Amino acid sequence: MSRPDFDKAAFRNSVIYNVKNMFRRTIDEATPQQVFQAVAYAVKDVIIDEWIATHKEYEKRDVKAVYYLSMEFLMGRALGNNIINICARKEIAEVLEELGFDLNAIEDQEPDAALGNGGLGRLAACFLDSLATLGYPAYGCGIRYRYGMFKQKIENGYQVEVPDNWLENGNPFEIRRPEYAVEVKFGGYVRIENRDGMDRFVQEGYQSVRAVPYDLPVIGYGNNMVNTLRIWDAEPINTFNLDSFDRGDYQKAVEQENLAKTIVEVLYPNDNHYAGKELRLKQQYFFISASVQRALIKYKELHGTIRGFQDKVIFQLNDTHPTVAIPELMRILLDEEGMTWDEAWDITARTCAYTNHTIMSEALEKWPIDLFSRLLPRIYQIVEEINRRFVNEIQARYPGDQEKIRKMAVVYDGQVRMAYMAIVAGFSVNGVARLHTEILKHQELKDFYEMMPEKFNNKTNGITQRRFLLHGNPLEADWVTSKIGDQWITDLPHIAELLPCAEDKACQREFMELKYKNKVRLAAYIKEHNGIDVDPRSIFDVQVKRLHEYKRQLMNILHVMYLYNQLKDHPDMDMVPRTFIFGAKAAAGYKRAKLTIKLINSVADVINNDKSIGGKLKVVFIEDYRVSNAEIIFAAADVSEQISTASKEASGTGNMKFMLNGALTLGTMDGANVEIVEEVGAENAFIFGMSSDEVIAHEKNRDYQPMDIFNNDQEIRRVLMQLVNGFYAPDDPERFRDIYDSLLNTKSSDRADTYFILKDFRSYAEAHKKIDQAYRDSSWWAKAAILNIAHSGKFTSDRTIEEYVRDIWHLKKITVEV
Ligand code: 26W
Repeated sequence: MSRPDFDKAAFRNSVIYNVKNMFRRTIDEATPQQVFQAVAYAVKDVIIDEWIATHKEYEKRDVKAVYYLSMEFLMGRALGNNIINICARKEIAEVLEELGFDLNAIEDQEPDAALGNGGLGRLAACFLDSLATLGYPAYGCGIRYRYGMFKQKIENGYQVEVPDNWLENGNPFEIRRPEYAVEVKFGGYVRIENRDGMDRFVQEGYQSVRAVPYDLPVIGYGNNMVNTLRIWDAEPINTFNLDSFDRGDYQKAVEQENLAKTIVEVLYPNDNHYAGKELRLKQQYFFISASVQRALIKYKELHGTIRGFQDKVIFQLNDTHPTVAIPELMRILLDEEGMTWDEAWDITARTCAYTNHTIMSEALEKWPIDLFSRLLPRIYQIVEEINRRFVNEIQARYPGDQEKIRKMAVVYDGQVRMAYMAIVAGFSVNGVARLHTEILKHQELKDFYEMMPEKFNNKTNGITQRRFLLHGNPLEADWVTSKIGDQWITDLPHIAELLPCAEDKACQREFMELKYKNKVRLAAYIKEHNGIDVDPRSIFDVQVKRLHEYKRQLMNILHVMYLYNQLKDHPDMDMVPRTFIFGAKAAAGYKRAKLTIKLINSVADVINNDKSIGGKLKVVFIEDYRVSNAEIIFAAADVSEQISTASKEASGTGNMKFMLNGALTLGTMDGANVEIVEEVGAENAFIFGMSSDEVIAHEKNRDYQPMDIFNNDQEIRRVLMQLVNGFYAPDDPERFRDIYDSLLNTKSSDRADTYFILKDFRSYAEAHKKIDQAYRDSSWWAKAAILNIAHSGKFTSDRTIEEYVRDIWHLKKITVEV
């Protein structure tokens, strides 16, 4: 699609003017970074009227809107995506070319907005894209972290974390909105005041910060719609805004200044692991209080009352991290609006809905009462009251059943259990893939499902094809469009029209050709960033995602070690050359994950430098995996490794991006893999390993003995011995002892091989063998790849959003005329 009214001459002038005005330079003197800035401002100019018009339309129609509350929005780069969504890529590329610049190179000047860890944050970003494209009123609400996800350097094979100073050159798309600043209060104590015969609760002796919003445009594809992602910055409260009581309190002013500075300083780089840090709870309350306050102020400005709020606002809680929205909304309705508990609860319970993204028990947020009540004294009182009433309900439903209270209470054993609060107060609880939701209903949240089944529903995740095909893989995008037209851009199921192509030899060759070019592009990236030569004719076998034991990168590298042993024993072994590509950040404090990165790099060093294996095996660890290089990686993949222990990966979304880019899945029956296989057919994927039921049964029975496998399987034994005999660590043979122990010993309190790596190893190796065989028949392979693309329609986030709207949010579409 092309933008009908795009004025190339005006755009060109705008770029030239911006360079002059911002940098006092002519365009031919400008650095690429300066050109990037100038182009970004020029794009902002193009959409600014639409951004204003969108919000005028919200007001005119008095729309219901969703507030997507999330600690993380992993947006990646904005410029390329914005240019795609205003449908002016061709035109802008031409303008830049006339000026002597390459649009791709200019895009590379932009730092990723890495305000997220992984799946949860990227899902939020895909949802914003779909909401705007589908025409739904929505706000993303989050935190403007000063430093986003750390940049990863690999030094001597080890991960080193470097601060991500993403705002160094400013952010051209953001707009600071000081007129919407609000105050957020921490600590102090609660005093009860009797006003007109009513008890009022007043927080005193607190510290506070000023929450100042920055707005980012979220541009719909080709529809004039521009929604808003609002991220909050913290500034110190003006000293003369202090209570008269506190005025002149120098110490307090300094403390408040520090609080403001530290609160938004950095994104916690933990994925799926709860650390219980007080500052994290401060971050949560900070952005939630600010977002909820603004939503209420806005509603009251428009309606003159708070009545009816529940008909116009939905707060969608992206995991438990924003759950303080529940008691915060209650607090404002009770203490500031003077409502009764029942009135306030009615509104809260109709506006809040919760999405669960993980069943990993170590990820569950449970705040110690003393920490929680010290930081949020009034909020804690409300949590206690929510708990008291809920416990009464449990008792009414299950008289005398103490066990139910132990299992379900919101406050128990000195802790506030955030997930339980979200379930009790929310009107909807959803999982993110069918299998995940079933496990929630029948295992993890069984008691809640039994008590309130009507709340539970599934919303299988999705991804935006605008970023992950149209932007990330222009060769495939153009090819698909040349076959079936461009309807797929806003209607992904239409991509099924490609089906006849799968059988067509010419189509198959074209596909293999474009895949090859994408592999050449990735090979060049790897050469530039890693200095490693890889053969684009080899199978690109890729696992990119956060590093976590349950995702089993370790199983992947152990299998590479096993293959290498085979090659050493049989140098003329017939195998299709394979390049194993990894990309993963490990949480900074996750020792074993970091050691796994070192292992991957150590194996890579040995294998890549061994001339005797004739280049049949290569191992590459791509530094600093992030949204921008992910787009290049997906486009070039032949094999997509989705190998989590069944039942552990809630959904996965990388699996969908690979599928859309024509990679074949090598995976377990976990998360959304189940639905991917259902769509594409098991014959077009490589499925292996235990089922989730089998895994869960072993966990229950505690009957898995990895040592038996070690004792009976000589090849596995040999690989494991290489972890402790210095084969990959001649300078320090003990280096990988912890990994070896994790698989075999129960020195720690954990079971050995918690994630069943040895148990699934043989069936994993078999699946790899099948891949080797299958790739030899390039017609078969191309057909399977095209079938993957053609059957990816279900996995657009447009479908996911339509389901949220239909079942949970009940929003109405709007259109924006300009
Ligand atoms: C409190 C520490 C913490 C931090 C992040 C706990 C949990 C998280 C996230 C919920 C982890 C996460 O990103 N989960 C992923 O969510 C994706 C989107 O739904 C799923 O596709 C992934 O399977 C799931 O791991």
